[in-house]
Amino acid sequence: MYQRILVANRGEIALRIIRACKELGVETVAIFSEGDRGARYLDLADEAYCVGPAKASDSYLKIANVISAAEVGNVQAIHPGYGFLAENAHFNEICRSCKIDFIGPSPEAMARLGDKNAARELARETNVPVVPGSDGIISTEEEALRFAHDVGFPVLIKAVAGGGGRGMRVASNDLALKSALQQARAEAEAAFGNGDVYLEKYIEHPRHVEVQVLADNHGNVVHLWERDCSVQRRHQKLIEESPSTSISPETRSAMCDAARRLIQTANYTNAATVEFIVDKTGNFYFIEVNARIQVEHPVTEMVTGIDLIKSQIRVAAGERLPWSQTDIPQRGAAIECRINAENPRRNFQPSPGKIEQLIAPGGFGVRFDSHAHSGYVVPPYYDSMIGKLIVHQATRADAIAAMQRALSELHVAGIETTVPIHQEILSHSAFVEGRIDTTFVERTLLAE
Ligand code: MV4
Repeated sequence: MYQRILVANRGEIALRIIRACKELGVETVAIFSEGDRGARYLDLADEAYCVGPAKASDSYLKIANVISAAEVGNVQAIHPGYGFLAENAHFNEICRSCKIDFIGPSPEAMARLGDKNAARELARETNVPVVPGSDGIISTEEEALRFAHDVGFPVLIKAVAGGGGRGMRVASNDLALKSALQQARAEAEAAFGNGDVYLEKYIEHPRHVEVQVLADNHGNVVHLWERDCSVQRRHQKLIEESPSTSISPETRSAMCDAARRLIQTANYTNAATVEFIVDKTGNFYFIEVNARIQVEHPVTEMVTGIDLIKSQIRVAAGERLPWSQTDIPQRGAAIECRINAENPRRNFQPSPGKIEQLIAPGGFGVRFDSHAHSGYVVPPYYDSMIGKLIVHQATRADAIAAMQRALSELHVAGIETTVPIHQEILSHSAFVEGRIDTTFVERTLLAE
């Protein structure tokens, strides 16, 4: 096991990783920007170094600064968390050349799955269902039209380098397709420096279901069941849960096994999430792989009883996964609400500033992962998530009731939060009955 690792992140996930390290007996080196100086979670690390000004591109994203902190701190490994440098294959490679373990997949596996088109090809070769799509990159208008006429409108244009919904365009007829193709190319070129696009049949009102996978360096790969993340707004997830209400037991085993096979075939190690969309009739299609730990990982931890962060660190240090697939249960129901410093009544406008008072909920099956506290000042420079409220109960109905109770206990004074929108969603009949797709929030709630 490592003696000392660097936590290359901030906020709740930095705190989550520091906590896991303490339990493993591993020392931690934290980093912070000027915007996070004095944050209390930093006191829990053994050392903390400033890596630059508040702006992320000048600090948490500055590879030279992060590597310098790792060298000065004399660490054996770096945990990147999510966001920032977590899926940067170049950073991953630099860690390797500095002889520092990157707690995640190899740079090769990361790059292979980071290319959406290559990942699709790999899925196809592994007999993992993919949405009917173009064979690779679309280079001419004629190719695009031919594909659309083959599979039928509507079609979706996606950027090879895209992700998280950026650089996507829907087209419903020839004329729209021609202009959308040009727009998507220009947008992808500007956003990712790569204008390559491909086409897929557009699945309407999809549900978003993803599978957690863990792989060690000895060829063992297991899945840890699914999370349903259909409650989202503009590609920002609001609520995640496990099990999903939108798949049958047969679909669940087929999907989870497909995810496991894909990760195995890719020679991928450490934690991965395999994203699928599910259509109205229960067909599932591979979308992309996230080569990192995800925000919503606690939902999986609650139903499986497995600490994913500790597992990541152990696997990176060369340990074998201690379970076979049949040892991994999906017990009860877990729900997570993301608590953001945003005003849901004002179009989710960020609401940074001083938290005058914070009272965290507790009780049976309630977990609050947060770096915030009374007197904490939410900086305006980063994403607005200040915590995650997670509940775990025997049934989904009990989990909904527990979440409502916990949300009513959570008291955040001084800033606006997403608590009211969560209360609204949890009491909505469509959510209670599990009738939710990715258009639910925009269709039902914000329209009123
Ligand atoms: C799709 C789709 C419908 N049809 N692909 C959005 C983010 C990216 N990961 C994939 N996404 C989608 N791909 C086809 N062929 C609909 C979405 C989509 C979506 C997917 C997951 C979660 C939320 C979403 C919200 C809108 C659209």
